[in-house]
Amino acid sequence: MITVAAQPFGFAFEPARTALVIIDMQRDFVEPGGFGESLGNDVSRLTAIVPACRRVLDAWREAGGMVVHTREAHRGDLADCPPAKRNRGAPRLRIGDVGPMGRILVAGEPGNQIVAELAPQPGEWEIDKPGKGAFYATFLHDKLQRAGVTHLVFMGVTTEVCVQTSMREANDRGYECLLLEDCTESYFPAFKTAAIEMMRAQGAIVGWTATSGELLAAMQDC
Ligand code: C5J
Repeated sequence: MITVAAQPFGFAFEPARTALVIIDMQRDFVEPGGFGESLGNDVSRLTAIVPACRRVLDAWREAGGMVVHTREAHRGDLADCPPAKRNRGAPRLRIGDVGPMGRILVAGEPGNQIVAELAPQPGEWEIDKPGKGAFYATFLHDKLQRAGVTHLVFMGVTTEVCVQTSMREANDRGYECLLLEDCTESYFPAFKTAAIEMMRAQGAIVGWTATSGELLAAMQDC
């Protein structure tokens, strides 16, 4: 058992029953020259977390832990993209349109790939999810149940959208969840702060938070 000095109190997990879940670290959201930047977002905020995510991923792999990568991705025919999602707001580019790195949020396109530093390795799970949450319209819950997973450690982007939604979905399904504060980011700093505070409020109502350093220290000590 490993116990992390987390907030609001220690997060204890059994490594064999815990998966590292990396949410949507895809080029279009994270890299300069992608879809996120074309919408006027400062993607350097997101790019900056890649080294910390890599340190955790390396340590997790070294320890033989289970790794899950998600991508926000739709089918080429957009049959899994409800009009409400595609038409919301007035973006210059919509899901399925051709953006700077291929079709926006379409599986297989260059911008839909995980950034090279965090690229999935053989044996790691890759989940294409049509929603914000990693459990909506995917087999993730079934796969985790079959693998006996009870605890999840989250990293990825964006904190208040796909990370928070996935963590809330996981919490409702009975998983104990830890979010790594310096391994998640938002285009909007205030949203990141608020999301972290609301998740760990009221005695970890959605889950725990800790820094990557706190997780890595706990893993070294065990
Ligand atoms: C994610 C989004 N991954 N913000 N998507 O957070 O639309």
